[in-house]
Amino acid sequence: MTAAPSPAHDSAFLRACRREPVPHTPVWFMRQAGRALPEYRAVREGNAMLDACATPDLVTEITLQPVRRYGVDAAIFFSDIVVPLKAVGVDLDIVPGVGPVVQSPFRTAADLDRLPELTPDDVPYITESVRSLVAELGGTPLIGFAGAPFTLASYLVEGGPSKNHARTKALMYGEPELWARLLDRLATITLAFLRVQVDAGASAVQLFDSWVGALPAADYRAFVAPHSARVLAAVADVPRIHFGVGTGELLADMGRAGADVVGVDWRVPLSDAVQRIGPGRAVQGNLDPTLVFAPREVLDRKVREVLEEGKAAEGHVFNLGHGVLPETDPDALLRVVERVHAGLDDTAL
Ligand code: 1CP
Repeated sequence: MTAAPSPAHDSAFLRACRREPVPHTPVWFMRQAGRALPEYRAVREGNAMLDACATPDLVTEITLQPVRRYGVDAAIFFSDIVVPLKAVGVDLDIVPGVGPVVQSPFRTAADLDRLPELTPDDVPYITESVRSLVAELGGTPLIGFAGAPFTLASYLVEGGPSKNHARTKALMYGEPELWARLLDRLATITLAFLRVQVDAGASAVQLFDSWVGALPAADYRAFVAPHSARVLAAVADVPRIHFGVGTGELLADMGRAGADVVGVDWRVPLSDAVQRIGPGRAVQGNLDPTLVFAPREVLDRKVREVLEEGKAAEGHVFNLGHGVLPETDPDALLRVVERVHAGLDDTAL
């Protein structure tokens, strides 16, 4: 028996991901839930980040907040890329104002034992949260997500946020066999984490390889792409978005790794991105997240430029080129949603 299509199946977001005609360009924002919203700060008061991620009522409420406020075309599951690592037993925490911090960073082959497979029983709160959200969201699609093997490895190897990813790259270049085993473990954990979300009803996924732009294309192909491809292949039953920052040189390879939609940061105009990626893929992006601080006329003009550039693509999901900055005025994002939905024909633009 085939399952009935989800109520979100014909949403503008999923149609754009599948490169089908849309009633309007769909829009959502990376990091749309979070510190820019006063209602988020209120709910998080007194709840540590990782505790919040493991509490279905909080996950549901926080995920819904930006959908209510902005009327975006998709919700993104409230969690963090390090949640599956914590779930398999890695000793880490999310430190306010810093980000993920790993107690004992990954150093040697013996550390592979600290990265066992993830099973659905390790994350019952994820299944419960996704189910509750899908029921609440009705026709609005829920995007599940995970960190890609390279970006997860960077936190494990560096022990926390890093600018140059120096230790990570030293391991990759200096001990390629150990690197391959590490990325293989991380791919196995990541794909299981995405499967849990899709099996519970998420209707698309985004694989965040936020920091992979640190690599040249040849090394991306040799050391990273096969592992990301294995992750993406495991969730081929839903549209897959593949995103990183500073990845102008990697866009074609990231598309070839199996994505349906390639996320583009603000550095590359979407029409150029489309040329680099080639046919058969949609694109997502790419308003510079700092433009919300510019005067409204400038913001409006840039939104229009991104919409115009997006016409070059077979499918376009409007987004920022990276996550919402914490200082962002929510009204500026509301304005962006209204302008995107009004489209290029709107004379007010
Ligand atoms: O609304 C949403 O978008 C969902 C929430 C979300 C997402 C998609 C959070 C909540 N984290 C993420 C993904 C994530 N986490 C990424 C990929 C996206 C990106 O590139 O921005 C990365 C790199 C992380 C790692 C991480 N977690 C950082 C960045 C640190 C660095 O290296 O610069 C930080 C600050 C966190 C903590 C975190 N995750 C999410 C929130 C709201 C927070 C802040 C913690 C808090 O409020 O205490």
